[in-house]
Amino acid sequence: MDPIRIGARVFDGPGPFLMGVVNATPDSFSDGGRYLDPEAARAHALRLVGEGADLLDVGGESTRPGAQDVPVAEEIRRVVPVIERIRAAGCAAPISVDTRKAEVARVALAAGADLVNDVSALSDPAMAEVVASSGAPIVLMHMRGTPADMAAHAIYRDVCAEVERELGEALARAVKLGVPEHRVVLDPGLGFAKTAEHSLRLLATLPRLRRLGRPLLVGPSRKSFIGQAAGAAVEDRLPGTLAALAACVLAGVEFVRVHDVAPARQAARVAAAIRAASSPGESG
Ligand code: HH2
Repeated sequence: MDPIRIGARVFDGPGPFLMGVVNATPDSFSDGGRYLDPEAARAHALRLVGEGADLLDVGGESTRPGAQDVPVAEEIRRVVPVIERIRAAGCAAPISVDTRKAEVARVALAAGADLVNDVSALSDPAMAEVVASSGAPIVLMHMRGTPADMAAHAIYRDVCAEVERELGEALARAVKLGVPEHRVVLDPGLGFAKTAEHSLRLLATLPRLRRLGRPLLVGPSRKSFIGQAAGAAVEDRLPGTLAALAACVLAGVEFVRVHDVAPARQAARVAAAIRAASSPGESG
């Protein structure tokens, strides 16, 4: 991939780079309530970096299916103290803010975040301007509808072709609104307006998305397609997560968003070594 700068770090080469999840929420689908306290979230973030996270994703709103919007002020109240504390701890890892709201992104970037992770790909009309004027990169993720109603939009004739086309349109829209293309990362949005079959099909066809010419981020961690494929409860999905992660790495995905960084690190390294062995000369 072309190198991409996120905060103080330039991410260059195939990675895979691990984005560690820090959910400062009461209701996230797998770890809701564990890191709502900013001090617990800070400790968790530093633990993830110690385990090998290359960057951190701090979120203050659950986007699980059926989740309702969190008011802007409440989301800011959840994420900003966490970002400030991670920064104050001298943590070198870049920090992403997982938000759909321009005002949350603006305040989080001012507090020290380096990247905006927007699962709604610029649904807030003010988001492009906030991102463009800050110079921060952005993740544009594929979804249809909102977390509250996305399940009803999981209807595709050809999920790979439609996600590829809609991600391409999101990229073009961002560029038109002033976000430079070289600052965009794209994500197919596993589980967002996707059935388990759709998510599995997207994982199987990830190399197609490389045609969009941008680094890819994928978030398979603990998601329900793993539960459905393996019959595993949410607290039991680490092995399935690692299998999905290996598929991402073998497909050349640069960034993988995970909750369990230490085991993901080992799985990613082995998958990357297999990938490198299939194309001698490549290093990552
Ligand atoms: N998945 C979740 C949240 N944010 N961002 C990107 N770019 N890609 C993803 O796949 C993605 C994401 C859902 O996971 P989690 O944050 O653990 O759950 P919740 O939304 O319930 O907080």
